[in-house]
Amino acid sequence: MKNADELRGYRILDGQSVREFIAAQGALAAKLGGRPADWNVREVGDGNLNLVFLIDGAAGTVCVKQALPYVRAAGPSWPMSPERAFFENAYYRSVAAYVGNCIPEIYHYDPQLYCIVMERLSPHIILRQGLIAGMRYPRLAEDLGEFVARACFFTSDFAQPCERKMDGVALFARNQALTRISVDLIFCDPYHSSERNRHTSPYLDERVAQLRADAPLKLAVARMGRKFLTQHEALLHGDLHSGSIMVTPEQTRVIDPEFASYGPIGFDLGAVLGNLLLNWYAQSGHATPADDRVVQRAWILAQSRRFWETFRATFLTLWSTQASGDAYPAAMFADPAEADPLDAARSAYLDSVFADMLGFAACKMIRRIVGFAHVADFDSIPDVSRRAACEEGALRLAHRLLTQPSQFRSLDDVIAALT
Ligand code: SR1
Ligand code: MG
Repeated sequence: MKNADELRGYRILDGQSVREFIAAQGALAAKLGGRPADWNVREVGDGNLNLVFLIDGAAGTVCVKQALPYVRAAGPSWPMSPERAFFENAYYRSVAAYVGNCIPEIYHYDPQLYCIVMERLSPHIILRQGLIAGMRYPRLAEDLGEFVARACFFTSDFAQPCERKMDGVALFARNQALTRISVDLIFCDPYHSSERNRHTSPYLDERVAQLRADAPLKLAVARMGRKFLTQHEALLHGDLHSGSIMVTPEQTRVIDPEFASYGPIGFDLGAVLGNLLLNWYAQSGHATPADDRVVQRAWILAQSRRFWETFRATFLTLWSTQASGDAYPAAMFADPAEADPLDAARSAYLDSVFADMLGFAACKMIRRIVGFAHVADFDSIPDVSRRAACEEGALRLAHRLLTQPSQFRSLDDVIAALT
């Protein structure tokens, strides 16, 4: 946590002070147009951590995101360094050159207020809300597969000289407050009785007790946790669930990279896949006589497959055309006779990333059902016993993915295991 000196100049913004802050930035005030007093300001943050203001002027609109010095969902009793805004801004800057318009445009970063002023995404909505409502997005899987492939490849040792990669690792290694959240909330708390946990009680009481006494499961989770801590393959978004993605039918935008750190590529992939699978399990809880959600469920599975296939194909293409880093250095493999063994090595590497993706997806599914932060996919199912049945199915799959990993070599294997 930052001490008082380091927080000098910081204050929590409100509707009036955010207006004054923007009014004092000439270029931003000009972007909004008109008189500051006439701007429409709304605080719309609904996440676990931050304030988010939307400000509309006569000529334009911006989004202002400020990190609070505590966890918003818990209040000041859970202090949290606002420095996360620095890492969010640093992530956007680090990947901007590689991911095109898959991220919002950043207009300004204020290091004292720990706030970012960025493009307001409109008419985009949060993907999770769209999926719950039964919406389909034709570009989603390919956009996300390409996004993860490009952001991870270009920040990895496949593309970067080791000095630059190490500079990146050193910079993001300071994002300790948020890494601590992931370490605790994903890989530890769900597996012992912590007062931060909750689950759909009493329906899942027995299941949760079993899970906390399941040594093979806990060892598998601990193995994934160690991988997360030690395998600094690429710069990760770090929290790429469906609440960190905004969509229209034509566009996909990734937001909220405040958990950014270097880690295993399968971690970001697993966040996307795990949250698609959670949504698949929640669909039956949202079914009505008029809409059984069968087509929606099939669509989600098709997206899961396409997401992985796009990631794999994009990553392999980048590796064979743009490998300028110190991992598998191009100079070592100039002989055309080595093309086949090199391809086989690339394929084996992607298989290991696939296995990581499934392991992390499973960890993320479990933590959203028995841990601190749950997902609206399940929470918005009003009938509690129905909600518990959906959650139970997701826990069963996650358990299998973690304890029987050798049974899952492809997305088809995963899909065949859905019950
Ligand atoms: C205390 S923050 C809880 C969760 O919200 C974020 O979206 C992350 O997933 C984090 O684990
Ligand atoms: Mg977030």
